[in-house]
Order: sequence, then structure tokens, then C-alpha cells
Amino acid sequence: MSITPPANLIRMIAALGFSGFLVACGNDGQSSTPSASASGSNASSSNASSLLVKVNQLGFLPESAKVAIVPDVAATRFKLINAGTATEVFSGTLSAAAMWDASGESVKVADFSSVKIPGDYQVRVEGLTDSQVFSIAPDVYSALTAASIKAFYFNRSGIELLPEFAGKFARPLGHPDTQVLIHPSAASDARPAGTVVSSPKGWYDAGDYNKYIVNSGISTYTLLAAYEHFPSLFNNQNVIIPESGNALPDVLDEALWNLEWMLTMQDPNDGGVYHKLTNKNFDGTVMPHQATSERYLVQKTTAAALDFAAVMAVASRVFAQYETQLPGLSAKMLKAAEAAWEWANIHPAIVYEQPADVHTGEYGDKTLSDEFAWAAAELYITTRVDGYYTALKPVDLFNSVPSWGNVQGLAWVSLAHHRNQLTAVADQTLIASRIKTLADNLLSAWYASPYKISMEKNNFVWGSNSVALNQAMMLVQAYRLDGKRDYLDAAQAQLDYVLGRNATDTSFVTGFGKKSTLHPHHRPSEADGIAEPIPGFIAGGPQPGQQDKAGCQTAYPSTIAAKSYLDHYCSYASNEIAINWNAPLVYVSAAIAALTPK
Ligand code: G3I
Ligand code: 9MR
Repeated sequence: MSITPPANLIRMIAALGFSGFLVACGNDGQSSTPSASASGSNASSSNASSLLVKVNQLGFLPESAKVAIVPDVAATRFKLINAGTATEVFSGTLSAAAMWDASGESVKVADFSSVKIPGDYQVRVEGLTDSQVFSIAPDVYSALTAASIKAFYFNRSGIELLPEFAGKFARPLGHPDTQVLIHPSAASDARPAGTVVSSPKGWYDAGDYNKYIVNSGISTYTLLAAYEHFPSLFNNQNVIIPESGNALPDVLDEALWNLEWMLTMQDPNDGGVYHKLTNKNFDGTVMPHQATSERYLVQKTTAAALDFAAVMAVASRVFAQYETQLPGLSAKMLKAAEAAWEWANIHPAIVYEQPADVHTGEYGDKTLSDEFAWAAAELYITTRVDGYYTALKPVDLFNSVPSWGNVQGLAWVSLAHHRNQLTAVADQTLIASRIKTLADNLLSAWYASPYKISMEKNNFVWGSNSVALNQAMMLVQAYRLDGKRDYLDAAQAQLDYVLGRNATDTSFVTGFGKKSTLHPHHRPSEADGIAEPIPGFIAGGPQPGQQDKAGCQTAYPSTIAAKSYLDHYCSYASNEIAINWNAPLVYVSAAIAALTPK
């Protein structure tokens, strides 16, 4: 899909920090600038949110499946109202009520998929307040996809964010990382503890300012896969970053910012890859340039080497088409991937062990068979060397919804996408069946769900919104394979979920939707003195662990899985942002826009 000039204009305005940009994202013509409340909490009480009609607050493409979720009131019918003219455009029958165990709510479904005329609408049910205003529009997700890519720019380490790109969110350069120290856990003969290494660029992982290879792997992969799968959607896109207008699509320029950092995390002496670049302790709530503690490269691990190998193998094939602009980069990436793969095979079981003096994120993972398989799959696709296919042990490798610690699904995604270019050794039937079996399981959950989504109670873990989006990504793979419409509609439902059709009635993407996340656990958003959060970031989402509650003055509104969400800066367990949660938002919003029939 090409980007129309108005959508570009909208993004430009958004990037410069004007507040009314959500008008064009499908709201009702009022400025939607979030008005941060003094208390810092925006969450409804759990009872209050049960009584609202839940809907994707951004809206739908004309040909999307369109569903709202209605609390269990006496009414048996619903109406769709044109918000501009206040006239009824459609009326339909509500489904029978059913109880969702993840939220403890009894709800009915309102399906208005047949309404396709662009406009601004609300769902009306007797006895309830009208839903939020949402749009039906052919470019309804353009600004969302652009902002979710731009979020990575806002999280860049080692660069001043200039006003022409960052608008009012401009800030000084933070964390140059040109002089970081080898931590004792990472010491080697060639690089003893205290050796100074340069490791600039990259993205901050999340609300914290550290950089972790394991999480960088899946995040960067997901951006590269979005480009590999839907290049035409990105080719003319301008998200207003310093590299915009060069020969590369912006999404690849953004990915490259992190890949360049990742390359510095490989020890040139042996091919091993450091697990993370980190402070010893999490920073206080300060801007990047104010966070100046010493930084360290910590322990080489097998997971880091394999995730690095996988994503470098992908990047090598993606950047091969830019040999003129980036001479030698593709070959350098492949060499780096192969060296990391070899290191991992010599050191197949080095799991991360947090040193006693380091207290930042761990991304510890003790099961490494999935990382081996993913790296093997990507090396196979890029090199077409059959030995890598055998190494991924395809018959024993099942498919699953990806997460930072569980990456075998990424192997199947890549194999399925490249299936027509593989060598004879690849089992085409197996590849298709792995994709479809997982997607069919997700479809079963969707069919049975009172909320018409694939999310089930046990999916509400730390970063649950990324579970929803990664489920959608896996449904999309099945749709791309066989075109069965239910796969696309179920993926759409997951996007609806994160944009407001959920038990908290919140759009979890900052700056998008009438009632969206306002206080993410994101140090720059909190410390910049600007009321609203930096736009385009998705919050982690509800999960009942509440690991942060001891440090929160404000109580969570509920302990129920799908309602255990606190829109407060203190809530790192439900309201942090993270690169591996934003990347599937880029993927899914782009996929839905690219695949939904026009
Ligand atoms: O593996 C178990 C699983 O067996 C069990 O069923 C499930 C039940 O809750 O828990 C699973 O472990 C969880 C683990 O993530 C793997 O998903 C832990 O409970 C959970 O506490 C852990 O959360 C991680 C969190 O760090 C704390 O370590 C998140 O996945 C991870 O996204 C998050 O990452 C942090 C970085 O460390 C630092 N930077 C910010 C980033 C985002 O919050
Ligand atoms: O800010 C940290 C966040 O990025 C992590 O995900 C989280 C869990 O590891 O920890 C946050 O830091 C908190 C620390 O763990 C405990 N003291 C309060 C910190 C948040 O301000």
C-alpha cells in the first residue's frame, strides 16, 4: 500500500508535537491530547470498566471484521450511530451473553462487519453509555504503524534527538557508550576485566536505559520480517527520522541503528556475544543524558550468540539489496552470524547468571533448543546450506507463539515466508502444517472466546499485550499460506484488543485512542516534564503478578488477570514499554493494512 500525502502530513504534524493529530487517526474531531491527571492514574475501577462498550478506539478498515464487546445488559440489539450526523446507520442483534474467565465478565458480541462506509461511528446499546468514537477509513492504521516505528527512534541510545525529528520530545544525547568496561563475568585473555570497549548506538530496551542482546534479537527480527513480508507498505513511508529520504526505507534505517550496536557486542577474538550492555543498577527517573553511571559488557552467553546469529543472518539477506549504498555490510553480517553460530556450538549451554553486583534485567533463559533452531533456520535460508536445515531438527521442532525466551516460532515464520526459495531438503508439507496447527489452535480459542479474541487466562503474563500481538502475527502467517479469511479476522481481533476492545477499556498505545495509556513506565516519558507520554509505545498490559505493587502508592484496580493493569509510572509489571512489545505492533498493524482486501 502506498502512503497517501494526507497520511504523511498527519505523521509530520504528529512528529512535530502538535496535539490534534489523533483527529486523523479516527476520532471525532476533538483534540485527543491525553490530559494527564494529577494523580498519575487513569485506570477505571474494575466495575466501571465492565459497564462500557469495548471497541477498537482507532477503528477499522472498510473490509475489516468489526466487533464490539457489550456488557451483559437486558438489551438484545445494538445500533451503530454515525457520530458526525448522529443518525443510525445499522442495527443488529447482540449474541447471547457468555462469561470470560480471564476478566470475570459476562459479555455479548456486537458484529457490524457489514458496515463499510468510511466515517466516524459509535456503538449504542440501550442502558449503556455510547462507545468511544472510532473510524472506518482506508488508511486507519497508517499513522499507527508509523508511530510504532518512530517509537524506536525515540528510544535510541547515543544520539541527540533534534526538534525537526522529535518535535517537543527533543532531548540531548544520552549514553554514548563509546567507553564501556568488560565486567569480570565477561573477562577473557584478550579482553581482561576493565578493558575499555566502544559499543555505541542501539535502542534502550524499554523504560530502562540498558541494552540486552536477547531482547534485541526478537525485536529487530520482527521489524525485518515486517519489511520482508510487506515491503511495499514500507517503501514509501516517511516516519521523519534523520535518515528519512535516503535510499533505505525508514523501517530498515531504524533496524540498522540497532544492528550496528549488536555488531559491537560480538567479541572479535572468538565470535562470542555479550549478553547485555548495562549499568550495575537501574537508573532513577531521569532523562538519558542525566543517567551517567558506568556501563559494562556482561557475560557471553549461548542465547545471546544464537539470537545474534539468527538476526544477523536475516539482516544479511535483507541488506544484500543495498550493496551499493552499504558496501560490504551484508557480507559482514553473515560472517558475524557464522562466527556466533560456531561459538555457540562450542559453548552450547552457557546460560546467563546474574553477577552479584549487577541488578538490571536478566533475560535469562535456560532452554536453548529453540534458539539453536531459530539460528539454524535463518542461516539455512540465507546461505541455502543444507546442513543448517538438518541442524534445526525440524521434525522435533514444534511451533509456538514467539516471545523473547521462546523463539522457535520465528524459525517457522521465516521458513514459511521463504518456502519457494528453499533447497530440496526442506520439508514443505511440514512447514505448512507447523504454521497451520498453531494458527488453528489460536482460531479455536477465538471461536470459543466470549470476547472474540485468542487471548486466554494463562496468556496474561508480563508483557501480555505482546502475547496478543504475537498471536496475531502467527495467525497472519496462516492467512498468508492459505487465504482462509478467519485467520485474518482473528488477527484483526488481537489488534482490536490492544486498541481498546479489552477488559480495561484502554487503548494500550500511547497517543492512540480516546482513552489510552498515559503514564507508562518509561523514564523519558516521565522525566521530560511534558504531560503526555511519547506517542507510539505499547504498554506491557494486564497480568495478575503485580510484582511492582510494593512500590506503588496507587492500588491496582483489580487482581483479575485481564483487569490487573495500572496506568501509573510505578507499574513496571503492567505499564512498562519495551522494544519486543512494540515490534509486533509494527508487524501486525502493517500486516492488517497490507492483507485486508481493499
Ligand atoms: O517461565 C515462567 C512460566 O513457566 C510461568 O508459567 C509464568 C507464570 O507467570 O512465569 C514465567 O516466567 C516469567 C518470565 O518473565 C518469562 O515469561 C516471570 O514470571 C516473569 O516475571 C518474567 O517477566 C520478565 C520481566 O522482565 C522480569 O524478569 C518479562 O518477561 C520481561 O519482558 C521483562 O523484561 C524487562 C527487562 O528485564 C528489563 N528491561 C525492561 C523489560 C520489560 O519489563
Ligand atoms: O525500571 C525497571 C524496569 O525497567 C524493569 O522492568 C523492572 C523489573 O526488573 O525494574 C524496574 O526498576 C525497579 C526496580 O526493579 C525496583 N526499584 C524500582 C525500580 C523502578 O523505578
